[in-house]
Amino acid sequence: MGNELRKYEEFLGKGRENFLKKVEEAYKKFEETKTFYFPTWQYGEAKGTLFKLEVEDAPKFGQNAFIELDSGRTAFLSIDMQTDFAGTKGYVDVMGYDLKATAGPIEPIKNILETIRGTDIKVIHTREGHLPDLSDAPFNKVLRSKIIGKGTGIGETPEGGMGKLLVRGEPNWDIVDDLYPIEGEYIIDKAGKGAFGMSNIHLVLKNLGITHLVICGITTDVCVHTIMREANDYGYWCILLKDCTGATDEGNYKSAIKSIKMQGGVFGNVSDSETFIKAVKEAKLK
Ligand code: C5J
Repeated sequence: MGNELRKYEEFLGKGRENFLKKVEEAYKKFEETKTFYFPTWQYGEAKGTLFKLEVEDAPKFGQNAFIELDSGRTAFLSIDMQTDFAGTKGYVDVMGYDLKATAGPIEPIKNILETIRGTDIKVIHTREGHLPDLSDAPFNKVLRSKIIGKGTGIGETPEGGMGKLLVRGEPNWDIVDDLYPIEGEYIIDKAGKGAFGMSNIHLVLKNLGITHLVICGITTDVCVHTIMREANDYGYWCILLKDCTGATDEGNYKSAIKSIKMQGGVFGNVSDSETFIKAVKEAKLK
């Protein structure tokens, strides 16, 4: 039995050697070209068009690099662009935060949607919200929201508001008109800040064959960061577009962007809408 175990461990060692050989090859190519090439050895040949996107402060602050994406395996993920986070009398407004920062990303995201709609890049929208009976809403989350909202929290309608805060089906819970999904796009409803433990997003991404996520949405330090961290842990290549995201606090926004870039890209990489749009247009995606 002991010998058999040791033999099996030899096989494990082979797997590691093969894997590290691929890492070594990609490392050498990166050193020569500053490009993270699309790993066809892992995902197979491109389904769409391969194109490169420049990312900032990678692998170190002050240096730029490129990521090669397969348009057919890329999803543009628009996180929680809902009235509750970006509009008057929504959840964030009721808590007393300035809406400028959370509504700011609407315009650049709109520009991106105009560019990628009609290409083979998939568009996925998420919405944070709870069931009308609040059976999926944690008690502490609802209580804290009522305290910070001066008596009006999740599940309640603020004075002059459109509907119950963060409740599925209410007008304030839905995606803002400017970014409203169109036919052929995907919507993920999630009951929490994250999506991988709180929705079926991982199944959807796997079914679509997605390997790379171009991420935008609100808020940077909460849902966007939580989802980016989850996706990164599952091995998705994540790129956050920094002008397409906003937080309720400027310091948190800056720290959230900076923390992605640490350790050579601990949660992925950062780019911006202009660079992404230019890359998509130059690639002449179908
Ligand atoms: C928050 C979110 N900030 N979508 N939700 O509560 O980031």
